Amino acid sequence: MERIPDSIALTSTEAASLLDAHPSSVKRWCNDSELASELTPGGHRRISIHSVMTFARERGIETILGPFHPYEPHVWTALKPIAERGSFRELIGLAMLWVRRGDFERLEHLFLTLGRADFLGFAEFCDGAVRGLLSTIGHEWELGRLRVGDEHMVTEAITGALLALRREWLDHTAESGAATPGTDHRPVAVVGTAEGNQHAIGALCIRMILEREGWRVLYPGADLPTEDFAFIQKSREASLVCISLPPNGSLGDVTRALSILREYYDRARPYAVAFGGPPALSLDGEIAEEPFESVAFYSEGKALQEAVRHGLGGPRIPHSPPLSAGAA
Ligand code: B12
Repeated sequence: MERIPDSIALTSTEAASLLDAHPSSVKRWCNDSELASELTPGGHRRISIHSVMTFARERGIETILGPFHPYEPHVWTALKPIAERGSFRELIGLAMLWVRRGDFERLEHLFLTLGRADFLGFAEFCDGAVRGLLSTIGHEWELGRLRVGDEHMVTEAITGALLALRREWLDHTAESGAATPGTDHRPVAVVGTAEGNQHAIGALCIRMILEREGWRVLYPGADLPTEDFAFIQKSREASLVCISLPPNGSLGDVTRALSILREYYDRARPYAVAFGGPPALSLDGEIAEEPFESVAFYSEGKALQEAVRHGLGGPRIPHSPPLSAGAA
């Protein structure tokens, strides 16, 4: 684990993408011996990751790996399988190495870097990387191999990375004028965790997935009484209510939540209900959907993303002006 794999060799295209340059520039630098390279027996150019990073540092070129010095090869080795075949195993291995060393800042930066990567969708990032790491953390804690303090530090690091990604994304959409107040016709969702459930990272992921799908999301956060989901839905005319169930959540929790939501349901302000979270639930044929537009359980953010893309919960024209036009 300690050993840095310094023999990693990149193709010209990989070196070009790291240096944010055209492959022909990389070839020119190699031909001019500015960038050390070798040819394989088959005549293909290979450039060591060490040479690429030295070249970048000397020229002041910022790369995604730069901030991880001296772990550039580790990070490259962790990110490549995600880009190539959607495998998060190496990433989680590296993240756990840093957790064991107490290097939570590096961990946060790793997740920030991956969350920004254009080779990975945001929902896949949440389902694969965020959930993948945190379930490993939970497992190690259960086995007594990690302290509660480590778990808390990881939670802080991952939440920090997610909130930073959200801020960057909101700044970007504000710049592009996509969410101008007053002309905001985005469909509205309420997202939070069920009463008693303090596990908020899944709900935060859902909030951000929906925002990226063009939703305005009201996010009261963790441990919300079901009545409050109903009040927020009604006052803000949300067309989708998303409730994150606790890890041991059951069909009984779903049935109870629905019976409370039913009491407050206003047919003039229809909405769909999406439950989600770690429990393995199937609602098929088990619950009455009436009077909701639909009721479903999703174990992944990606599944909800696909459902909203297929029309779940909106878009729609508001029944009357929202009571308050404040931001989510
Ligand atoms: C971090 C953590 C905590 C933190 C949470 C902090 C926070 N701000 O969120 C703290 C320390 C508070 C905590 C407390 C507890 N925890 Co805890 N915790 C975890 C841990 C390590 C990670 C959970 C997490 O964030 N996962 C990452 C997210 C992204 O995954 P996710 O929630 O599954 O969400 C994904 C999907 O489920 C889905 N999704 C989630 N919500 C929704 C909603 C909708 C609408 C949709 C569509 C999809 C969707 O999309 C998400 C992205 O993929 C897990 C380990 C594990 N295996 O999960 C234990 C774990 C869940 N905790 C556990 C326990 C026992 C507890 C405590 C009881 C411990 C205690 N004795 O105090 C308390 C309970 C607190 C409470 N009342 O809720 C157990 C639960 C066992 C069980 N089956 O009941 C676990 C599994 C650990 C273990 N291996 O034993 N915990």
